[in-house]
Amino acid sequence: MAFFQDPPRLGNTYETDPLLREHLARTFTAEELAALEPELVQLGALAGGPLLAQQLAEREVEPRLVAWDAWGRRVDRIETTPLWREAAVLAARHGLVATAYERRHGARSRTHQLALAYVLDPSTDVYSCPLAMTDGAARTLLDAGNDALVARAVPRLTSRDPARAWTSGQWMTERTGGSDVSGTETIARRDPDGGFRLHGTKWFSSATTAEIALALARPEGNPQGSRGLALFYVEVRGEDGAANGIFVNRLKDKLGTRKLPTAELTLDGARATPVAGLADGVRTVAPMLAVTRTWNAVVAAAGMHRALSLARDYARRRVAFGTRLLARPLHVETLAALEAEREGAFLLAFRAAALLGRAEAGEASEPERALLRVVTPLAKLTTGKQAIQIASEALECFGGAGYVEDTGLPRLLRDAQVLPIWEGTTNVLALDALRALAANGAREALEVELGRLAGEVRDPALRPALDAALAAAERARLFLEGTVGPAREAGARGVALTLGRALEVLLLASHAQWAVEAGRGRRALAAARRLARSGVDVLATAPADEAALLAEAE
Ligand code: MFK
Repeated sequence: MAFFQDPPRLGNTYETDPLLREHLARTFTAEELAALEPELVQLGALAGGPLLAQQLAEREVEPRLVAWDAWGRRVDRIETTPLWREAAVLAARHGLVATAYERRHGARSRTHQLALAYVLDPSTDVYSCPLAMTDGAARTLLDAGNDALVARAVPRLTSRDPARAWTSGQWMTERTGGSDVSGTETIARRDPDGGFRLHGTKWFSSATTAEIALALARPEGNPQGSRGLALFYVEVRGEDGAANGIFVNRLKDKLGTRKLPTAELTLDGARATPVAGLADGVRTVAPMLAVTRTWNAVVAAAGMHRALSLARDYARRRVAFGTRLLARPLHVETLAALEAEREGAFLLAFRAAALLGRAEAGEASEPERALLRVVTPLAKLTTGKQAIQIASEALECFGGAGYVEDTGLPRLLRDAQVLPIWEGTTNVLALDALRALAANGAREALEVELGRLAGEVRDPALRPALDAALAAAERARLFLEGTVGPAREAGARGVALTLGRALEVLLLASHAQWAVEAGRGRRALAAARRLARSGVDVLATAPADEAALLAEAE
């Protein structure tokens, strides 16, 4: 009888994630958790069952731009995939944005909300993108304190009713740049009635199906540079459904996130309202960046869990060289290294979420706010890189099957590759982290966090991990204190990744201590030890002249 390999299977994505369950048990009381769990179990069953099946069945279905209707009218309608339409309904009903704003669990509502997103996300073909931006837009409008816009949009952005819920885009990137937006060419021109109209081109507008967008534009007459930009609120269509002076030029043909319609847009007199004054738009949009970067870290952790769950299940089924893969010591070692990375990434992402929740609820102390400002870019940049590494290794665990499209596996790597690119590349975020660390009290706040976590750890088996993390953090501190100018910039990525990894090891060690004491076993302890052994300190640069020689080798 010919041999046919069993495909990998997923269980309930909530029930099969011990780290998530432990983290929630640590964050919520038993009573609270008992109330939260049914919905997580329900979403986990959907994500591991019918949504996953639909995702595979729709593998070749992609969004489509319908520019003209049958009678020659320009309509610029984007048709999304059936799974995306299903995800939109689920997201509203289960409050994937709303939960953070209803704040039923105070500051911990962010943890609750992002746990829901984490469980569902990998089976929604990156529907997290519009959700992250919607969440960021709600936060930005609330922080800007523009009462009229808050009243008009926030109830929609945070609605649980799929028929009323709106999503938001974030229109920053132009042909002049996505990292450096100072060259933004979109002009905001005053109308005779005192309103504004936008004219320009947006080059990378993700999830163009949104009802509203927050867009950077330069009010006519403002100075060049980023200070002269203002943030505008745009409704994509009027009450009659007609486009608000917005034309979709084409959809991007991307490496991954293929179900996510990313468009190039022409703004030709789009009516727009300033969110907060007529300058300093980058500062105004900063809350959006903080929220989407936190989502990015959580989605990275979710993708890692998905890739690893599939690789682990496959290792149980696949027989090679006479045994199941999971009985081969080298394969076990490979999976162990990946599990350690994903546990560190999870805890760093959810630490950023917890700090965000405390800040939003007005419960964060001044040092905690400074810590949040540092941890957000660290979490985004560290987990983004890990997500690619884990997805790539997970695919390799399947051999050739991981490279074949109809297994559904290659998507994991393609969709991970965007995580360090959008919402700020690794280098941009490393510089952002260093800038945040230079602010008053920030380095002290980070020191306090590292010390607090280390102080929670008592099990001697965790000592080597603790020592490695603290030594790496100390080296990063010495670098920050003693390095200026171009050498500081050259070392930014190494410092940021070192601090990110040090935080991950310490968060994992602290979690492991709790898990051991709570009778939840020694898995997290093993993960902390393994993560530390993979290396914490990645602070390596070449002398500037050698770096230039290498960078310009051809
Ligand atoms: C799963 C998740 C899915 C997410 C989906 C997203 C879909 C994808 C859509 C996109 O990719 S949109 C484009 C994403 N682009 C970026 O994220 C921009 C990356 N570049 C940066 O982050 C640059 O650092 C930045 C554009 C902010 C630099 O701009 P500037 O013009 O040099 O700003 P500057 O002078 O550094 O900062 C201006 C003000 O903003 C300062 O405040 P003050 O006016 O009070 O001095 C800064 O402190 C503040 N600021 C800048 N970055 C901040 C911030 N405040 C808080 N947090 C930050 N991160």
